Amino acid sequence: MEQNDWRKSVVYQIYPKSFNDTTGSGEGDIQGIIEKLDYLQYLGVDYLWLTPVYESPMNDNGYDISNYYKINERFGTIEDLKSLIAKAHQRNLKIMMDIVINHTSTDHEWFKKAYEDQESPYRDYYFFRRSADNKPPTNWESKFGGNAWKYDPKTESYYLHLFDVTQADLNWDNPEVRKALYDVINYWIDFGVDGFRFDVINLISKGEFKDSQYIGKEFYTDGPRVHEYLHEMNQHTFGNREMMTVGEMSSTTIEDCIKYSNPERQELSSVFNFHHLKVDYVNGEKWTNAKLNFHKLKEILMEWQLGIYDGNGWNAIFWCNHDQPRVVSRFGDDSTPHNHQESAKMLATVLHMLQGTPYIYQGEEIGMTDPHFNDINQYRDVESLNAYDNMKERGFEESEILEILGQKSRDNSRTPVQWSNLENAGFTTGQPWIDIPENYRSINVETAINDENSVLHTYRKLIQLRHEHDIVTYGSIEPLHMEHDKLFIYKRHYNEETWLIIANFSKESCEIPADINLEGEVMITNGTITGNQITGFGSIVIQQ
Ligand code: TEU
Repeated sequence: MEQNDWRKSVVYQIYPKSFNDTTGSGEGDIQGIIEKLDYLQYLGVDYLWLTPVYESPMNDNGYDISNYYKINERFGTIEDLKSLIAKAHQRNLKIMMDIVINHTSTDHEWFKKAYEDQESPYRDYYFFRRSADNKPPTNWESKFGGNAWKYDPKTESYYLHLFDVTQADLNWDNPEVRKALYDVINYWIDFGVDGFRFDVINLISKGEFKDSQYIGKEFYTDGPRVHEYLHEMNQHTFGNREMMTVGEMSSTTIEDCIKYSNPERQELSSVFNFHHLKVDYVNGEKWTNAKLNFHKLKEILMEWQLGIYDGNGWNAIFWCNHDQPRVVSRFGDDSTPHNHQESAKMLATVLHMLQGTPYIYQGEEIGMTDPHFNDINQYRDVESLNAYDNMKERGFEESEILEILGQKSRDNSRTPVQWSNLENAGFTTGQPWIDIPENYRSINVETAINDENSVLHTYRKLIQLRHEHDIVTYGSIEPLHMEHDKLFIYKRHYNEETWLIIANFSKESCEIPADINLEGEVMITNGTITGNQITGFGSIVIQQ
């Protein structure tokens, strides 16, 4: 296999606002990323995905772009970005930009022109609609709560926003819009970036505007012309270049994801899906208080592993990102230092031995936890604040709401990276934009580097295994003992080689089924195996 095949890569996600602050503003910046490049090289990752750093009013922390060609002053300048790319490349690190082209901020000049003048050609860049009875054109709901249509009294019409009211959906059916967006992508290719992450890219083709039974999802998810548009985008931009692309797919299907990522179709290189992270939802509802359904987690992960492999597509695999709670608090156990360490290592091992491209979200590699906020004033995220208001309106008790937010809020992952045990975790000399959990005194990068048994060293080793053994990238997968209540067991196969992976998701020790042969060379492990007993949150990878 090719030495520099992107498939062998590990991606590290940076949420710049919370990464590293060099100015004392309380928010991270691009120079802060440059400062930490040596650390990222030491960790061993290949790509750095920067969540949006473009000009933005920051109502949704940069996913509301007002100018695709400008850098947000809060993060630095275009020269800073140039320098980041050059310095990353010197260390063999590649840069992936986040491209948000399903919508723009309502501060974008296209939207402003469209809003101010009904005759403007920009009007058709978005979805402005009138309705006979002056009600919203459809009953679709915004993913951040409320109806997805915002009324504009001046023109007595509505515009569509599947997310915040300040994130207006672009009309991809208009060829001028598509051309303008391909220009944006080409600008960043010429600038020197190595790949792209496309935000909610499977929502770009809207289909019919009709009332819905499912908040509108069935009309715009994997919509009628989405594959045609993605192929066209590929051909006009990154196709035929050495670029890694990943599409963020909301509520998608295996069938569509094969189409998005099968190389023959020339759409994208790989896909994110979220089904495996909805295993602590109640009836598909996020704002609920529920425990992990372990069987469902295994079932969904394996269904996607097998389905995508068979269809020659490519999965992006992940536990964490800036929209999800911290995995160690969610599917592991952060209640004691021992369980915290062991469950973080076990979760890392299970994920990194799966087929696909693994993503590490900043801080995950040291086992950062949810902050366990207990006051609504600690929250910053627009989605969480809307959910709070909505639950209040529905009569929920304050304590119940805080419990649910504590479990599900996107702010759980947005607290600053814990670099050291110095004040503010070494993140800023100013006032951090969001509170930092007290546990930074023991859970921080500096302590982790100096402790050879830390979670960080497990991540380093897992990355190294992927780079050194083709089976981790290319091997097929065989699920085993899916009925087991505590153990996640699977094998990987490649040519004559087999690897066995066993992980204990419970805090109690557990017996490994007798038909599992434990002979072979141990590639990585945490906890201990005595006879056929594996300790709580233990995991092991055996080459056979
Ligand atoms: O997220 C898309 C998305 O659908 C979610 O992960 C979303 O945050 C979640 O469903 C809310 O419950 C992407 C970005 O990752 C997110 O940060 C943005 O807010 C969103 O798109 C809009 O651009």
